[in-house]
Amino acid sequence: MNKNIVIIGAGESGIGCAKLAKQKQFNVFVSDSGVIKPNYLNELKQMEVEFEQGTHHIERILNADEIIKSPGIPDSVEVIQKAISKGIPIISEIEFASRYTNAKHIAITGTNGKTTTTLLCYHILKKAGLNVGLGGNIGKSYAKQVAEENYDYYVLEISSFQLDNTYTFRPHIAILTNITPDHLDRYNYQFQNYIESKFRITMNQQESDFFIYNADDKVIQNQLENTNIKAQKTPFSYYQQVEKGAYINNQQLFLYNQQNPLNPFTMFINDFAIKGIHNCNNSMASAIAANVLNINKDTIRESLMDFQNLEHRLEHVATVRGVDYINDSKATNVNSAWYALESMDKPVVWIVGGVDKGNDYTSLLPLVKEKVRMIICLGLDNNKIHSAFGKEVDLIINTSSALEAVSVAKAFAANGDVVLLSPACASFDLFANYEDRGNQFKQAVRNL
Ligand code: UMA
Repeated sequence: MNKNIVIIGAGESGIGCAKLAKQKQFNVFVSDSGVIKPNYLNELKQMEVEFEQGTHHIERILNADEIIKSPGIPDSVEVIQKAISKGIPIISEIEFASRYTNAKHIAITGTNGKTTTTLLCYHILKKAGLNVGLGGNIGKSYAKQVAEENYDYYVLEISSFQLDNTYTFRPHIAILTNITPDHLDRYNYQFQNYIESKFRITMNQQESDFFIYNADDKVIQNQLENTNIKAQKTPFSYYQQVEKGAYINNQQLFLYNQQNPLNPFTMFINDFAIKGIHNCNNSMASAIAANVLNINKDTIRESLMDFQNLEHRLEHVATVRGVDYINDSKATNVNSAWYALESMDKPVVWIVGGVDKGNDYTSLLPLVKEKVRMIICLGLDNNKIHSAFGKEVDLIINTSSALEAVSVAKAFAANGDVVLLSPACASFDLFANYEDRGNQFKQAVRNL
């Protein structure tokens, strides 16, 4: 008899899984407790897959031989708790789809930088002429591509939520960019649980695989001391010379050359398309991955030089009456906002706030004290921001739309200031997502 697969959540991840599961001739049932978006609804109908919306029918779901859970759904919801008690295997899209492809995987995780690193790796592989797909947390279902395409390589951005329900997924190259507290609401407010989730990316790797990691990150270093890694460890570092990976010395990248270790590949970091310490790290991680795949050094060099960075990531929107407006809406956690503030070299009018995910703002205090002239809160509940920064910053104003935030910024910013939207929070209280927040901000700036 065919296996009963139940897919919980009918978003990007669930619909991709439904397509692949149907293709593999399983009995598929998709259940979504909310309203399914019209485009996904159409796909379900076209595939002739059974589904429900507005509820989770517990009895029917508990009939499953295996459940594929969408990453945004926490384990704490009733239906998942019941499935766990009944002992039904619960897997993620990544686990499921990786069973049906022999492609080589380059999987990228980390608290910050993973999207940039994913796009940069993909850019290099594409430029090298490889048959490569791009997917995962970046917004494109990996399962859907496994069903519809025939790629030799996948570059996947992988969130901790997606790693949580993987058991056999084995990337040939795993990249861990950094780990700082994030999403703690999903991890019982225990940072260690989140760290362990991130390290799942390497748990099935073998000696012929590669684990590329940030050697400057103390959290990663600590965890490495207590973890048995089978893959070849390939570090990168901005501050110190490391073996077999990549590092920066005198503003120059040194990349290990397996053919001739005495003659490393070098390149001036000024030539990198993306700037700043964190982007040097992203560039190094991607260069190592390309190197491991034996991609030609000229291709690596050219790709690092002509890469186009992301929208909503330290994106310069406009300069209006001597004030720079920067959209960093993608900074949805404290660490990301830290990088943004750190890279500012003018007095900052800082727009911050949204849905707090258990944020601890302490690490931002020195930077805020040094650089921030005023704070504009953009969120429904701004109490935590007031109490965190009230002593450092004299002026903190609440706003509840991008338009209002930008007009307050315009009123208070002086010639030579920078207005930085770098919220350190998720966007769901006032916006559909971070892109929506960034777009509304940009629109408001352009109307000034
Ligand atoms: N739902 C239920 N039951 C519940 C709760 C939700 O059925 O109890 C339903 C919702 O009604 C909705 C569906 O589940 O229709 C949504 O599932 P989802 O939240 O997993 O979203 P997807 O559209 O499937 O997108 C997911 C990732 N989303 C999250 O992890 C929250 C996308 O990452 C990813 O691109 C996509 O899979 C494809 O892999 C987004 C994200 O915000 C960009 N990621 C977080 C981040 O980057 O910080 C982790």
